[in-house]
Amino acid sequence: MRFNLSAQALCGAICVSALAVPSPVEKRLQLIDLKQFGSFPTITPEQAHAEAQPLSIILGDGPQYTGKKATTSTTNKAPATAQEFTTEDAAAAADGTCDRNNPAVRFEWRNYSADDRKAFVNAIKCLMGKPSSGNFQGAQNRYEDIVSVHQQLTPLIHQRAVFLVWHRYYVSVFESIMREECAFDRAFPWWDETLDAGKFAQSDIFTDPYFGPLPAKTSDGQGTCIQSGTFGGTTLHIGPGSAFTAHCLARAVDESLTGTVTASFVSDCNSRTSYDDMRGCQELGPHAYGHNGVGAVMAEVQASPGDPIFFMHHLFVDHSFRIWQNGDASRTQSINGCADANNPCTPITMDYVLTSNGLRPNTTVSQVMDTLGGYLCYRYDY
Ligand SMILES: [Cu+2]
Repeated sequence: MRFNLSAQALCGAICVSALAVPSPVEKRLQLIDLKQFGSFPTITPEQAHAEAQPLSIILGDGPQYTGKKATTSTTNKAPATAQEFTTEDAAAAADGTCDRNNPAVRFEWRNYSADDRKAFVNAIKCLMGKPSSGNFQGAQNRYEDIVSVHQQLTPLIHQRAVFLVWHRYYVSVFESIMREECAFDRAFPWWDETLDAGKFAQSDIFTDPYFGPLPAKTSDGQGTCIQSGTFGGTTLHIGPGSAFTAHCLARAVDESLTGTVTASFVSDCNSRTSYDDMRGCQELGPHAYGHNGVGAVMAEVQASPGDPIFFMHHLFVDHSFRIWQNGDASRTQSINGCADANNPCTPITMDYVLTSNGLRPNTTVSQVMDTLGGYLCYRYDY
């Protein structure tokens, strides 16, 4: 809200409320055309549900799926509260070992205290206030270094086998940077989107003290710049797409899309016994609908991490992945699918290298397949 200082002085207290009403020009500036953001490709929940017609056929590749529905279970009992965990727990994997009986725990937003929530968003805000390393094109602050890596790697990390493992690694890189550069020392949260399906905007995750509001897509198809809350007034410099164009942090919720992010959609995808079938279903299913449902910056594949809710969303996606892995011990020990887009493609292996373009050291698929393997050391509270 800008207004002429001398006019304000002349006007005095009587005029303050009139001046606080945004002018039509300011109102227009708060909206942003959604066309520039595009959207993530999707499959329908019905396609995911059609086990008789496996996803590999829908997508036109891979062997026919004939497996039976896998059971899902969590292997660990959740502790009562986040407060039982200390910095040491959170950093349990720092030395490359993991006490499987005492890993860090990621707490669902509802089980995560108000104090931890504030500390979490403030640590993200802290990254936005730190200078860029200068190693990433277009990045204007440390947070945007992280966004840039996703933008640059987009063709290599989506719609192929590495999607889930690379994004697991990426979230861990984000966590590591928050801890080391902004002194974040709490347990990590995750967001069970299935509990908010169809009503994302009503979740208190989207309120001023946390990630800020989630305005609806306007009737003429525009997004709204976020003006209030922790990230109000944020200008992004990475994206849209492969561009580097200053634009606002905008959202444009479509609850008909968030309404598909249900527990049954997730479990239909997790019923696939083949990793890559499950991966494709999750990627084009609940993952894509969460992105498109929040809309605007989040709906744009390359630079979607510009909206910090990206990380809560990918913590949800990683949770679904871990739940699938809990269905069979072999699922932390092997991977299948394509490592590239060649035809025929190169099969991915456990030695496939994961990179964050120097944000943190490279690692391999085998290091991140097990969240309790030592390179990583965490589980989810349920
Ligand atoms: Cu991504």
